[in-house]
Amino acid sequence: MVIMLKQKGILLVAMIAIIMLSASFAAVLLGATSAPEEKSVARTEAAIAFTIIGPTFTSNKYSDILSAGEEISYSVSLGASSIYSLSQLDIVWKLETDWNTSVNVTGATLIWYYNYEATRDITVTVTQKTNSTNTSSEVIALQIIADLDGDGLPDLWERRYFSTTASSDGTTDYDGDGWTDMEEFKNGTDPTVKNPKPGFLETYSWLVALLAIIVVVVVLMVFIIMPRMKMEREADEKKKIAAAVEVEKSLLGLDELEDTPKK
Ligand SMILES: [Ca+2]
Ligand SMILES: [Ca+2]
Repeated sequence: MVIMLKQKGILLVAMIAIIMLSASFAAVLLGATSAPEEKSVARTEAAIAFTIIGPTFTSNKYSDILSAGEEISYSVSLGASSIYSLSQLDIVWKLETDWNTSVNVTGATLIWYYNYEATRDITVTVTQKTNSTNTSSEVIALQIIADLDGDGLPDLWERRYFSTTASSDGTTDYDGDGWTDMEEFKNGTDPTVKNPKPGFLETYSWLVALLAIIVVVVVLMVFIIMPRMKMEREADEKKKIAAAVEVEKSLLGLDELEDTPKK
């Protein structure tokens, strides 16, 4: 019984070892990598001007589609016939940020960027400093797209390394190291710095992991489980022989009793 419990314990340990190795093997197969830290790189598109004639806007663009991480610039300008100068006006840009909180930015020009896919509104309000009732607002409706150029690479990642989304797509190899920019993104490597070509271990990591599992199982079988099983068999055989001897002895004892002449 003790031996059987020990054997079960060994089998349990072997099972856990196999499960753990299988999990790491699966991780290798799935190519688990940590996502690269992303940050924005500024890129200014053409400024959009709001014209004030009196504190009233005129504009031909109140909505915009942006690429994630793309820097935008909007400005308020005065029309030729404006009766005001910019210094006579308060200009406030009310923003919805990436985190959906509200921020006010003042000044004639707004420079901003969004990193995450969303729809966001920017409301610009112009007010005459000496007469707060003389005020006017407009809303710019923005749609931010994570991969506006549709090349499979997040635009934020492209800007981080190339400052533009135009120089790269999934098939290009910016640093010419044999890894495509798509592979570098998935691997979390810097696509502007040459990396070593994949070696045997990287190319055949699944095979190495599989062989490691087989070796562990064989070692457990040959050096631990099989000797235990042999010991158990031998112990059983000894018990059987001892029992047979006892039976034989008892039979012999009966014969002797039966052969003894009755007085
Ligand atoms: Ca892209
Ligand atoms: Ca490369």
